Amino acid sequence: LRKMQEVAEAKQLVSIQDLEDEAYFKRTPLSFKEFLLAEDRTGIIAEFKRRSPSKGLINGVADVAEVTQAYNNAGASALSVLTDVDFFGGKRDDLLMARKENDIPILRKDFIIDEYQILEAKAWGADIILLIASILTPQQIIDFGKFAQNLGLNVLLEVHNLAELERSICPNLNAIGVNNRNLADFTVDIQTSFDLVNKIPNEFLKISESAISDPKIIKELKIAGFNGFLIGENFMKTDDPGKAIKEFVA
Ligand code: IGP
Repeated sequence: LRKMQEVAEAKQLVSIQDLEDEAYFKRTPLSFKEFLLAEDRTGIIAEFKRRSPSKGLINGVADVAEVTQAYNNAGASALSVLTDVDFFGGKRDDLLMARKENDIPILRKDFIIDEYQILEAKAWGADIILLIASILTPQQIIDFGKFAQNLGLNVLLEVHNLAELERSICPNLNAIGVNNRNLADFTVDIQTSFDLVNKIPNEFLKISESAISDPKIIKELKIAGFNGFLIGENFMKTDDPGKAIKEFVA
């Protein structure tokens, strides 16, 4: 509901025509797959996140340009940038700055409930959008997936359990992410990823999301079949997220 109001307000301020007139709107998005599977990249999708509803303030001082460049230099396959204002302290300008400074794919991390937000993602220079199964109907996932892919964007579907996966899976997706964090009560369990990996058809890239705090877990997730690893807090909670990812991948 809060998100619906936010989108309604944005629509009043910036028309679809305005979004389509942005320079980045004409840009061809980078291939998520190419960067995830690249030999010289780590498979890590490194997230810039100031705060979260579960942890409160995570990092109030980190500079988005500095941190995303350090993530990139450490071999991140992609960046994830929160643009949700109320819950995550994110903003459009973070995404714009990350885009300006980096030539690897960027995920617009937000709660997408309207096509307008997909147009924003394109206009702001994102390459990937997130569709969260627990807040969308199967029809919305099909429609938003098609809409995004028609704009050249990559689509990451996030699920948390088998029921969500089974009801949401459709051809208009590039990657499926298993969120180890339950968005309803914020509990985390990495076992969620191991339980679901073999239920995801191999035509999709497989991503494990949240609560990854140890390189050893990445090794196990890789063996289990995951191609990508979305990590935020473990880096952002330190004084120097760029240094944290370097040590993590060393
Ligand atoms: C990152 P973590 O535990 O490494 O900070 O998690 C990412 O998975 C998490 O931020 C996330 C998220 C989301 C945030 C996953 N799905 C949906 C907002 C909305």
